[in-house]
Amino acid sequence: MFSMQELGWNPFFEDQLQPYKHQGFNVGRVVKESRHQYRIYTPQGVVNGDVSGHFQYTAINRADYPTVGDWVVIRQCDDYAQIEKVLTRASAFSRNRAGSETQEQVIAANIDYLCIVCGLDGGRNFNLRGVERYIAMTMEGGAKPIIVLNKADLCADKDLALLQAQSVAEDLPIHVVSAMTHEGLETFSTSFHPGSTIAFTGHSGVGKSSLINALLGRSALKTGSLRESDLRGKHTTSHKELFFLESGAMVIDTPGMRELQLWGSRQSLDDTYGEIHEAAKRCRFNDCTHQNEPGCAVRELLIDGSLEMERYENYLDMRSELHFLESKVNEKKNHERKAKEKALSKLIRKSQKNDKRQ
Ligand SMILES: Nc1nc2c(ncn2[C@@H]2O[C@H](COP(=O)(O)OP(=O)(O)OP(=O)(O)O)[C@@H](O)[C@H]2O)c(=O)[nH]1
Ligand SMILES: [Mg+2]
Ligand SMILES: [Zn+2]
Repeated sequence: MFSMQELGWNPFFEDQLQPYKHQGFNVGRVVKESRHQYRIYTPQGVVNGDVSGHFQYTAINRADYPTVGDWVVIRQCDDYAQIEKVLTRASAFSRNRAGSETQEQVIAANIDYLCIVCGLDGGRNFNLRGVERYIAMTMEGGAKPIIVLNKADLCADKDLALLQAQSVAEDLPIHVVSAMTHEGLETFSTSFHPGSTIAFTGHSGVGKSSLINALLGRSALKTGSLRESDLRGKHTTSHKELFFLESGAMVIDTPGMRELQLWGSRQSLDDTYGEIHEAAKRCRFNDCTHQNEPGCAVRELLIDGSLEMERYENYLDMRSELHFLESKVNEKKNHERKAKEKALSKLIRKSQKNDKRQ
């Protein structure tokens, strides 16, 4: 059993609880989320639950729904909880869903640190542009990024890897570690204070679950081998979950993101999700985002059961990754265009000066 402080409670949340006091409500922290089912830790113990009808009725966005790390106000009935409210998050790691700027997907809530895990295994699991992007996303959500270069045992030139990471994360803590040999883990774990929450993110196969197992000192989490052909992970972790370390800190494991999501093209999205691509042709609106528009043929597939929710969500994830990538590419093109224009006008001014002199 854990006290509220041990679970990470603080005055920021206490203030929000006033209206619910003395009304038969309880409060707890979400430690596991899987298909809209939640596991919640309260000072009285562990309880499973779901959001209440009232909650569903008043929630507007997906981001309003609870996620791992959230503090929730619950009404408890025997060993089942109905979540009535998600307390305002002190921080969150989220990404934008495609189609709308307000469609946020919250990966973990109320986290102090986010470990951006890379794999030094010679595959494409150490990618500076990816790291840069994760840093930006972390900062935006109010957590502190920590760069974790895992699989040091497989890396021939660790100093080079460190230098490369420093080139995009100058002022941030960077740890070169190995979940296998435990190299660097002791120093790494000193970043974790009692009551603090640390989430792990990164591509599938970089060793997030292995690192958490190493920190826990037991094999609590399933880990999976990489595909031999391209050293990509196989998406072993399928849900988010929070674990308690002996030091009193909490760590959150999250499912890896596909490398493809970062470097894919629109064609690869359509190829991967052929049935969605086909159905989309029948949507009422040409620019349907398949999220909440009327007459959406993709959502029809969800309703009639021919498209699984998880596959649909993966599709949305990959699409939003692509949007991000496209906007980055456009940004770069704009930057290059401006630089060219500047150079050209400089050249023109120079030749005009020369003309005057002659
Ligand atoms: N040599 C070596 N292998 C490692 C290390 N850390 C993890 N691995 C291996 O890498 C593979 C993937 O590890 P996981 O912990 O499942 O990776 P993950 O990031 O949790 O992957 P997803 O759950 O798919 O997102 C497993 O075969 C691990 O044994 C390490 O430090 N050194
Ligand atoms: Mg995992
Ligand atoms: Zn649609």
